[in-house]
Amino acid sequence: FSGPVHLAVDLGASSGRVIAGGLNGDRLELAETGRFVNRPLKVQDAMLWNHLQLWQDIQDGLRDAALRANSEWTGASIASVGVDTWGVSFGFVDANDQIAAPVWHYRDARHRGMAEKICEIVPKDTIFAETGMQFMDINSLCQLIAAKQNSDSVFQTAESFLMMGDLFHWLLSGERSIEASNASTTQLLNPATQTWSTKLLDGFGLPHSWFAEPTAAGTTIGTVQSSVAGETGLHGVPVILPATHDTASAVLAVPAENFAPAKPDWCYISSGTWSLMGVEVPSPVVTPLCADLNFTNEGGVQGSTRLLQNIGGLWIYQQIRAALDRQGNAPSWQEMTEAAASAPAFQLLVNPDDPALVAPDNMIDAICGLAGRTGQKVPTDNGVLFRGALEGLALRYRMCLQHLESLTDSRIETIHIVGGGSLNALLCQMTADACGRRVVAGPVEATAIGNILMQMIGSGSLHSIDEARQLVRHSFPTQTYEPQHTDRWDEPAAKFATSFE
Ligand code: LFR
Repeated sequence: FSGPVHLAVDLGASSGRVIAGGLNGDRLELAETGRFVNRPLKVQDAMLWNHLQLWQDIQDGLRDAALRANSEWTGASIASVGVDTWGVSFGFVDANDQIAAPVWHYRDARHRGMAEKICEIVPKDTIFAETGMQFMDINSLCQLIAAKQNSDSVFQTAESFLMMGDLFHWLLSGERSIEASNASTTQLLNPATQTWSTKLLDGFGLPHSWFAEPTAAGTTIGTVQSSVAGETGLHGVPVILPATHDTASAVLAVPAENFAPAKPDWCYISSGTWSLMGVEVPSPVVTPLCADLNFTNEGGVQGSTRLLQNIGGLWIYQQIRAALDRQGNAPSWQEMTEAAASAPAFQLLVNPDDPALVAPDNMIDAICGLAGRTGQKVPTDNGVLFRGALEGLALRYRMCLQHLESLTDSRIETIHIVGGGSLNALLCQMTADACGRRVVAGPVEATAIGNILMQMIGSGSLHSIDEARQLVRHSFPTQTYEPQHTDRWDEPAAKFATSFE
């Protein structure tokens, strides 16, 4: 690099990374300066964030970046830092300016079933009208009510509610802020006004004082505080809020031509452990149809809305491999995809959102159980199993595409797949075929790129979302997949639709 370098801390489902990004000539380039495990901590029956370990690992990665800026990257200087991570997770800071531990992990079992239970406290229609959010057990609101019903001690000691990106920003800068994109995943924020719903805070008995007004991505909240600068070498470096919700950052890095069109002609799939499929629109779509289809209106960059749905993603594929690994028999990703490609089509229909697949002890047993329960032949061949998992995703995408088109009354021409799943050529081709639309795959590092782009916008080196996306198109290759034989997917799609009834 030469010139300003921005540091993105990206905490993902199984690993965290520190990634430096800056211009090399007229292209954006990335360099990883830290990679560490992000594994939930089991304490007795609770599944918790290991946030203190992560804080240590983040500082190590930042220190490495500062060292490289002083040695290897001649002419470069660290211009800013920002953190993103998944939605819904939060922590608290207490009146003594300390973390009110523990910090719960959203996959903890105590939130299960909460999406229904919260509607016994405040009616479902009111919650939806106030937030435009899909109902999921993992939403922060559900986690908060589980904590409240459990009389967690944080309810006595907490002073500020912070989403996890915000918590790390506070550790970095000493400033408490709540960035808007991740705040929108709490199910407590009004998407039209971008303010906390007082009706819901009152209805659920949550103290207003916990919730600071959300701050827009791109805002500089402070600089790295001196104790942290001493550890990392980041003296006086600004902390600039990226879109702290990883999906919001990933969507910013989609190489699309038009920002937040009212009639979207493109959609995205942010494809990793989850598949987040949706459109970027100028304003929230809080309609009865949206509630029926259980879509969500999350906050995007610069006032846009991410109208999307959570789909059970590559999680199933990853967990099939984990089950084989436990038998001492793990294939490589490439072997899995080759076996899937050569297996016969449509032998096994797997709905990736089947509740039995959310957190089974053994994913292969769970899928075999699902096959038996739905009157299908129980797979005996691994290739059939792998293929079924991928076809299930493609079929689910097809259904989601139709719903997105009806929600926005538009015709989507292009599906952008970003994130790790963009590297799975078989899944990309299946998606194009099942949906009957062109798929443009890449960039794979969308979340880190989006984080860096927002810091560049915040620091003034990029001036708009359009300019940022132009830089993405110019800097990172994409792969296009044209649809073929879409009619072959009609019958499985009809069968798949009945599995949702
Ligand atoms: C993806 C993601 C999704 C969110 C899920 C849980 O990493 O952030 O957008 O619904 O994780 O937070």
